[in-house]
Amino acid sequence: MLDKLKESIEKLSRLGIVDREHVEELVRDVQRTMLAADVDVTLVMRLSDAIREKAMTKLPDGLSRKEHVIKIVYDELTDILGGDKANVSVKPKRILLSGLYGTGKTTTAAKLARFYQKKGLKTTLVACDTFRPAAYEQLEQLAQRIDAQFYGEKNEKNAARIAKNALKTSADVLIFDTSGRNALDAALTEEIKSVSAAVSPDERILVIPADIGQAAREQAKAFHDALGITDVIVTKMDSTAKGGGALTACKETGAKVIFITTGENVENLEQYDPKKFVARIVGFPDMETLLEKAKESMDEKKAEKVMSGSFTIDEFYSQFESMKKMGSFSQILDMMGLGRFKGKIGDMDAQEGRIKKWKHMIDSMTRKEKADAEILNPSRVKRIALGSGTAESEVRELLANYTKSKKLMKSLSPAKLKRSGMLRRLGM
Ligand SMILES: Nc1nc2c(ncn2[C@@H]2O[C@H](COP(=O)(O)OP(=O)(O)OP(=O)(O)O)[C@@H](O)[C@H]2O)c(=O)[nH]1
Ligand SMILES: [Mg+2]
Repeated sequence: MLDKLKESIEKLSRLGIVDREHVEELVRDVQRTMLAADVDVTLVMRLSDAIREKAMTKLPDGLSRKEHVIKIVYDELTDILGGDKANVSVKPKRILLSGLYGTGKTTTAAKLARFYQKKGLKTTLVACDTFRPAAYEQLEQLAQRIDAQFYGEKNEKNAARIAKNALKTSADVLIFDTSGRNALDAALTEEIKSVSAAVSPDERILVIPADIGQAAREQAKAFHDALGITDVIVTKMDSTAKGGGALTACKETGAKVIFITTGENVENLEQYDPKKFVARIVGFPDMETLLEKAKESMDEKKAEKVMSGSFTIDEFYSQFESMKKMGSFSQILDMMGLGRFKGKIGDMDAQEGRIKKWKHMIDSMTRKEKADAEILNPSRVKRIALGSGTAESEVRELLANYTKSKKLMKSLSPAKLKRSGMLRRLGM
């Protein structure tokens, strides 16, 4: 979806200088791609005007016209696709799922349960769909598959009663699956309202399939007016080209998309972050931008040191600091065409939270230890853990990452980089 945009941006990145005509061509590409993704035409026009208007304005310090234009496209797209990432609170709560027939409520319930389970919360799936045959069994099976608790009453027809009884089960997160209908009619509205009144959910989530494109606007609005929706989950992003239409339409109604689903498997749930989403489709920042920014953030000597793999643990950390400004670590590797090395350094994105703790650990090291991490024996590790309020295992993890990164950098010798064409692309 929207991957044509990446080609257009790449085309622009290859140009020496960028003039008004190039911008016009890019705008046409953007328009074509967005319309194909079923984005509303007035929105597409607004987007193109914004790009045109801003592209030729005075350049911000340190950016080339090309980077400036790419950044504008990136910012404008991020804005229409939702702006800031929605907050997902990881704490005990009640979640009510609603939506029309077959939108993906039941499977999404299981995916959400999996999400909160992985965060260490005990989760119960509650079968409040008393309408569709075998809805009970479907949810029960999903619960078994992920080893979550399940609550249902096979012969009870009153969804609100089941929901209320489920409150007696002990769980941190309760997820209520409800029945769908062909349209948001009086029966469905009344049923969901009654379930909602019975359990006072913290989140009333609307489940919308991406394949309805911009029709998501009407659906989101109708559900919001009738039920007071707090968040939206857009499902089936993997199986349609219309996801862009669905996401922009949600944003237009003010509905916040918190998750998207990208497949039938229980693991196929992603927190929705418009910035990351756009970075992926636009492929921004491109490698040159990255290296320019990298140059800004470290002097050449330091860069040389990093590239040769001989850096201290302090320098290792400051790399993360400056990289954070450019995007996530895996994005950076992707940009450098080194995505295949991701496995070697572990799941860096997932570790971003942990990286914050690294600073405390490094602050607890002596100057000697920082200069030569090899001397960090178990008793020193213990002292650092105590001093930084972290676990010894976390200190060891930092050291392991440091060592792995050094090895990785060493394995990327200039000769290898040359062969991979990277240096050539940088004009070296
Ligand atoms: N490809 C793909 N299929 C999905 C996704 N999410 C759900 N599905 C499929 O969509 C179909 C409907 O999903 P359900 O979870 O049963 O939908 P529902 O909203 O509970 O449906 P009703 O209970 O009948 O209203 C199933 O075949 C799912 O496997 C997704 O992200 N990608
Ligand atoms: Mg269902």
